[in-house]
Amino acid sequence: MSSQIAFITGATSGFGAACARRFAAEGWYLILCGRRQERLDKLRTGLSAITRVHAFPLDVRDEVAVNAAVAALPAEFSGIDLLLNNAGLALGLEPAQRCDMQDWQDMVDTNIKGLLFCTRAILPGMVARNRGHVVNIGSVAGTYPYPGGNTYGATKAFVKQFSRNLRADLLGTRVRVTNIEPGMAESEFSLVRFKGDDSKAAQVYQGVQPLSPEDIADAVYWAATRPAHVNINSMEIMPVCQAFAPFAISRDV
Ligand code: NDP
Ligand code: 8X3
Repeated sequence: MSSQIAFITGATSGFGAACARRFAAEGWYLILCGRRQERLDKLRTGLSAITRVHAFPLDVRDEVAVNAAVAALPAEFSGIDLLLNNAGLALGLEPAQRCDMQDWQDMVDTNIKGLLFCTRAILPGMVARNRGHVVNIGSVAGTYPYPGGNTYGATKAFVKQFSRNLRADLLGTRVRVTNIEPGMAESEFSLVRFKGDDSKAAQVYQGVQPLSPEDIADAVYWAATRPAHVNINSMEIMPVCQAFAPFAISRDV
């Protein structure tokens, strides 16, 4: 059987890079993108020793560029089996009334619109081949609200419902859809959220054992390798050190 092909967005760091390494180790061909060229070059160099890799810089917010990149895929990479919509970010943790509007727009443009552009560009091919799998990276933040989660959590709630609605549209095809919903995981996520403030980012993971990008790659790979008649709709994953809190109450004193 020929190798399967995974298209991974946001492969330059964290979950995306870990998934690239995991799928490469299992013999999948890889299409990798992200905005940082030097990271892509490094990944390509490392992984080309074990599998076929097509890597190119792409900003998923740019619909024209997404469509052009998919249209220009070399023939050996064109029959995509798995789209991993992973590229995404949280910006800021301020209460809504103090948030930077540009941060909100960047999260909507990346986490929602970028995911839509990639999905819309790749899904018709999957439906035509009657095979494929769209794996979206949602978040526990798409289900459980928390202070400062405002727009980030709302973008992940979009991802959750869009994933379910895709399943409804794809009924009758053999194309699968999964929403992976991680909790706290250590990657560059907090560094990006706190705009390069290392010490603030490090505090998030202080004294705890968060999920690792490899834990998420394990979940994505597992979902992707179930028998063809099985669809994992969603997977919610937290580190043992994370759980739920009671409702917050503001009392008149
Ligand atoms: P990282 O910051 O380590 O990785 C994010 C990746 O997304 C990078 O490769 C980055 O690449 C890419 N990216 C960001 N914006 C764009 C863009 N406009 N176009 C293309 N690529 C982009 O974080 P994680 O690995 O943790 O995050 C991956 C996903 O997991 C995100 O969707 C995040 O919301 C989600 N998530 C993270 C959790 C966590 O606790 N870490 C928990 C739950 C969900 P580049 O900068 O090179 O473009
Ligand atoms: C990332 C997890 O809890 O920081 O989606 O929102 S959290």
